[in-house]
Amino acid sequence: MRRIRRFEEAAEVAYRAAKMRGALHFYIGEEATATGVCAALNEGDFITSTHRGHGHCIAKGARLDKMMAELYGRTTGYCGGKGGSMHIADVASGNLGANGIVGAGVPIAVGAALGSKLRNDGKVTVCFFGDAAGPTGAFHEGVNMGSVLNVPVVFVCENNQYGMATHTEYANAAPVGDRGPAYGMPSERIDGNDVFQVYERAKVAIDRARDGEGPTLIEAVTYRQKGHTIHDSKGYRDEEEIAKWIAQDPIERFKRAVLEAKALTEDEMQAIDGEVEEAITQAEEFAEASPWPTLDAIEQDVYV
Ligand SMILES: Cc1ncc(C[n+]2csc(CCOP(=O)(O)OP(=O)(O)O)c2C)c(N)n1
Repeated sequence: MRRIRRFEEAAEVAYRAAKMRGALHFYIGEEATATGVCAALNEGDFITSTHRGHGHCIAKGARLDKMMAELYGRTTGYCGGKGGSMHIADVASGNLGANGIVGAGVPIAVGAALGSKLRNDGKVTVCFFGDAAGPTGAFHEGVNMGSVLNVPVVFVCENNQYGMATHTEYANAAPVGDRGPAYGMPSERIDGNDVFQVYERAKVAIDRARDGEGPTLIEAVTYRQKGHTIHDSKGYRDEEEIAKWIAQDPIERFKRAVLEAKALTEDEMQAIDGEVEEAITQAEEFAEASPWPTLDAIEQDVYV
């Protein structure tokens, strides 16, 4: 969770210093969801991601330096600097890719899970999607098909309360987490800011999928502490609401819980923070020192 938070804070500083361009969607405040879910996955399992994908990438094991280089637009990045923040894929770590099209990850995840079922390779695919994918056709078709084909997939809706400036309750006729029975699968709403609960509930769903019992739909209720993108001034919500959710910050809640349980000391947590700082500095140095793509590479790796 610290790696995700600090990666994004560093990216914001670099962006404001005009060191990177394009879109930047922050996952700050939602770290417990990706972290809890990916901790319950095996290394060889798959995920599909969204336009807000840094957290998913890091939680699934992506390298910070290659991610930072991608944001900087350099050749050493995951997509050779041509994808940027919104299109990071790392098939080696099982990340089938971030995706700028809302809902598009749902059918992709079902396809990957169908492949696993046909190969009988024992892998599970987790599909992360936002609450604004809930009303899309891709969601309805994909979730229905996942159930009909009984494939090893877990659908994880990250309800961070907003789709751009529109509140979830305005866009979704019923909570996504209530809809499982309509598709013949279990579903539930969980506390997406509690990393322990996310891990436990995700583990049940992932084990179920691996055992051939089919998909589960989980709605993790969380909060996007920042605007929709770096350019969003958040004028559509009030400070009181933001403050209420910052008090539920997943990292602070984690710290309180582990201190109370005496699982980690303050010193141990500070040591972790120090390691993270070092990794972030190295990632930035790696990105800054990496070359830009050249013009003759413009058609490489692109389907034209
Ligand atoms: C099919 C499609 N429709 C509209 C858009 C424009 N758009 C980009 S992000 C976004 C809202 C996404 O909200 P949500 O899925 O809840 O994810 P969040 O940004 O909250 O993480 C929209 C409508 C898009 N990218 N794709």
